[in-house]
Amino acid sequence: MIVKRFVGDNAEGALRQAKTELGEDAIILSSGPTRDVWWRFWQRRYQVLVAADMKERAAAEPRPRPLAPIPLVRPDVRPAPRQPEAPWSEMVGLLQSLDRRLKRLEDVEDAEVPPRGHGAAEALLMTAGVSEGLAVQLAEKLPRDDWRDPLKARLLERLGRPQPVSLKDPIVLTAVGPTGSGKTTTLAKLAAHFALVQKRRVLLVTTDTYRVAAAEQLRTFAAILSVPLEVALRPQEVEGLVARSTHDVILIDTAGRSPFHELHLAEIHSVIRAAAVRGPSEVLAVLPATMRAEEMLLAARRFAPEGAKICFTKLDEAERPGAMIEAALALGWPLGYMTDGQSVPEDIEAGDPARLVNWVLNPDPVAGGETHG
Ligand SMILES: Nc1nc2c(ncn2[C@@H]2O[C@H](COP(=O)(O)OP(=O)(O)OP(=O)(O)O)[C@@H](O)[C@H]2O)c(=O)[nH]1
Ligand SMILES: [Mg+2]
Repeated sequence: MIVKRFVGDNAEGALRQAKTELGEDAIILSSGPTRDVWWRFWQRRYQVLVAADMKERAAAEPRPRPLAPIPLVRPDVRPAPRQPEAPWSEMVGLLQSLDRRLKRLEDVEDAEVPPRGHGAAEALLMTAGVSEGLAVQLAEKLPRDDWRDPLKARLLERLGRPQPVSLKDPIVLTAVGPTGSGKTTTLAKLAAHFALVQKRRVLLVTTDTYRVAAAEQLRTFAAILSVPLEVALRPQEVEGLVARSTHDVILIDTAGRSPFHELHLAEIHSVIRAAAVRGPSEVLAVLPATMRAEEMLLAARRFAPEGAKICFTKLDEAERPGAMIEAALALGWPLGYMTDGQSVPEDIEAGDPARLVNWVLNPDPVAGGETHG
């Protein structure tokens, strides 16, 4: 496929050139006046951005035979499997998005001064890893000059108030999420905080009996904290433990699973239901900040029920905060906790939207930690 911009004195001229060169089947991706600066409006010309599938055109024309076949790989190297070609409509969509981005860049160049208002806010959000669509939405109608504070306020409002668990009444909290997302470590951090700082009677329960040494990992933490640990082999055992327990806080660990394995997901959902045997119970969707937003969304929706609390982990390993903001806004669930290191119990804090927002506005400091507040 080929993509080319044609410029003429008027729309007809530009289109004629495009058709002569690329044929009648070429697709117009965008058209309009060239984007000259306003004081050159009398020189304004017309441009079209056109894409054409040159394979089809080439097929119609006789092709010269190559003189001798040239091997493209060394004989001992196995050729990589051919990637399926993206469908034509997908390519056109991609090109149109590319063209929109190019136009934005042209706007910046045309203006010959740094972008202001929504343009600058969009650029900042996208640098932070927020998708183009959400960046455009969040930057809409911001003032031209002092846009940073309004953007901050808008983001904070959209992210909502953080909601760590309340210890007013006894609680049951089940951690769910993808493999290695930090469920066990986060529960150990919470157990330490609730037992040692809040002086509550804590019970740890693990249902992760699949991985060798998974229960041992939590048993080690439990022993250090002097907190009892129960191992539940089946969801029914969780129900019995929760029903009988007189502890202030019951923290339930689940096994990391693939979000696509229906049977394993069903087991985790059974644990969540069992945990609610004596009344409302909390679910913590543990999502690593290093994941892409789409992966976080999929995992959260597959593992956790609607309205679960989000716990973003591994902020210290994430380069940008965009995926977390994108996922939190798309889910609309409250931010419960954030963790930023492997140390138990210190590397955990209540969900802090301001930290994420400051990280967007000051992209350089590591993990937004320097700008906390
Ligand atoms: N850098 C960093 N590492 C973390 C954080 N939280 C957990 N980890 C590490 O991530 C790895 C996996 O943590 P676990 O707590 O075992 O994760 P899990 O979700 O229980 O894993 P599975 O039970 O296997 O699904 C360990 O090496 C942890 O030390 C964090 O906030 N930052
Ligand atoms: Mg675990």
